[in-house]
Amino acid sequence: MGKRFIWAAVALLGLGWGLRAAETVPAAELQPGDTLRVLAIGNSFSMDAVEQNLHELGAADGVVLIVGDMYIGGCSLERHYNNARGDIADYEYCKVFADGSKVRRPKTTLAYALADEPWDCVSFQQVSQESGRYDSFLPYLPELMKYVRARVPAGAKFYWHQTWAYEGGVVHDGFANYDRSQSKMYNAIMEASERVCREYGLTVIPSGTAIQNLRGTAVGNDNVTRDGFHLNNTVGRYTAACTWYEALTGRNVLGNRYTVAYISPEQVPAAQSAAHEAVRKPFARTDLGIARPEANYDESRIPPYTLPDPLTFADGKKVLTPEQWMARRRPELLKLFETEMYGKAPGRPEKLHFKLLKRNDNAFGGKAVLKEVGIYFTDNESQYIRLLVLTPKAAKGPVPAFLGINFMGNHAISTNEEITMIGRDEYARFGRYEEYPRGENARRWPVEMILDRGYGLATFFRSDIDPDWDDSFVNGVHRLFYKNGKLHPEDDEWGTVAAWAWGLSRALDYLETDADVDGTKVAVLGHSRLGKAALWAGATDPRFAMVVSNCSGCGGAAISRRAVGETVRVINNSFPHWFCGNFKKYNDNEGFLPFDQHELLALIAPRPLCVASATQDAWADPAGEKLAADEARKVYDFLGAGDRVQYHTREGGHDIVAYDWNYYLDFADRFVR
Ligand code: GTR
Repeated sequence: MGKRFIWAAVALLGLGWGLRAAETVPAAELQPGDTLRVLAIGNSFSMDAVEQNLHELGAADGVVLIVGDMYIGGCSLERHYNNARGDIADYEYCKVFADGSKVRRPKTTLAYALADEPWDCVSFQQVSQESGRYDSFLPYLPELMKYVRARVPAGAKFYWHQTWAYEGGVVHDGFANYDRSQSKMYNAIMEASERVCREYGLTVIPSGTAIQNLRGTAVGNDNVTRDGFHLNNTVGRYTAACTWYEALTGRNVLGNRYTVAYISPEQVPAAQSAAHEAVRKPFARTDLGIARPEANYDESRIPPYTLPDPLTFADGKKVLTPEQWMARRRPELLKLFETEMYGKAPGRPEKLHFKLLKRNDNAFGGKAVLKEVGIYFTDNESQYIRLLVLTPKAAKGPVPAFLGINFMGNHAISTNEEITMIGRDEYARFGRYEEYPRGENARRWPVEMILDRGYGLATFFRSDIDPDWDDSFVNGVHRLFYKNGKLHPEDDEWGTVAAWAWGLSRALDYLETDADVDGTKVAVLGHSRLGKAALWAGATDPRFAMVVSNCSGCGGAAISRRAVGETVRVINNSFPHWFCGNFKKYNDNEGFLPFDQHELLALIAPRPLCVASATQDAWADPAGEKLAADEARKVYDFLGAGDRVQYHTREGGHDIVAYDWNYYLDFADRFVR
């Protein structure tokens, strides 16, 4: 209470002086109609925090924020200081005006920006990798403060922008300063920011703690940055802006109506309270109490539900013939799944092209022909699939093949050194550094067994299409297809699962041209999240001759309405990027889905489909997967193909192992070969 009062009083003095004459009545917090002028002297971290959302949060709350950001990528205090001394015009000065319009002015000096407005607030910050090292602030900070003080209105208040810690595994040499540990980095930033505020009379803007508060929740975990250190355009930047808003204006950000696109409904209040609690307690994390709801595994506690009937049109009429199913009902359902769940993908790009990157006719000890093929989508070749294609050398002609995405990179599917290792540089194109050792995932890919059975195998790394975290779609294929200056997909456009499925279709585009593969006999397969992608690929692309869903669970083969294990709400919050914006409407609201997952399976009919679960994989709801397969079989039966949908359970956990592959190979022998 007392502390809060003192803080408010300090804010009041500082802000009051900065306001224009007509607004001189100082208040504990800004009042509607007030204007506040804020200048950040920063780098990409201030860009993340203030250049968007901050003005808008004010507008939604009746307060006018004029915002300046003096930006130089990676700029340290030392460099700011030298720029001031030398009057160096090195900055890009981003200015957000009272009406929300934004201008970027290149080649600007500090003196120019300082004179541009009668600033009420000026913030300082250190380059992120040094932000937990107090000694690196000196002697530059106090000198810089003197320089600024001489150029702003007497009452202008000075702030310290507390930056945030990196994510584990990030590509950033400066992370070594903290032994590549997020918690070490966070603690160091806390110590240094607390001390600098105390010793130099600065008020903290606790973005670092706000981000850490959010990370501790079910909706923020691993979902705040776009590359491991810069905030994503959705919840990350929004949280930082909320923090600035409350720290600068004293106005409670909780309940502010401004929000950003493609953010999950639960992330908005979480971001706001992460910011609000950080302003109250800036130098230590607060547990926001936003935990994953407890999962239900008890059949008797499943809420009553009715499954939609695939063989009934949306208008209530019955589907009477297989032709009606194929020509009208199937497209109707497909469209619903597309707009409400997975999101629309762009189709086959005009500029799609392939390059053979590697060929070895004597791989795997003479057993295989190995190819690595680059699949490029546009003229921009920075984003591509590196498809590994292995076919049996002994084959007399084109072979049937399995195609699936892998979790860790092609080199991780086998210990065989003939497969190109994804090096550090190569990883950099995914926006974040996650190194997986060679052979790390070999258990899941019995390559020689597949070849011995006469099948080919084609696979690529999931990050080739879209790195698997909520980066607000700045790293993956999405950015190649934005139209009209858009920076993120619309609510009915593709999320990551749909993008992966789209990538599988592009891989098939190539396989159709590969002389060693029979393009009419390609089975698409996937485990878990990649099983969701395989199912969606099978549903959207009838060229796939067979589909395998291995432990795909929620958003895959499991019935959503059962809400057993992982639910729609949980998956949307843990992985906001997987499904399209519209799907978030169904959080805790599965009964309103115009379909359920048995109908996704039915979209694959009459093509052969294997659905598999594991006994201990309760999170993926094996009983719900079986139910979906059984219900889908009604459509298969209707089409005269009842034996083509198969369900199996393996003893054990969430995984795909040789036992499962053996089963899929047998199934393919029956229906695809
Ligand atoms: C889990 C997720 C599941 C499943 C799994 C995986 O964290 O909750 O939906 O997809 O990841 O991909 O292994």
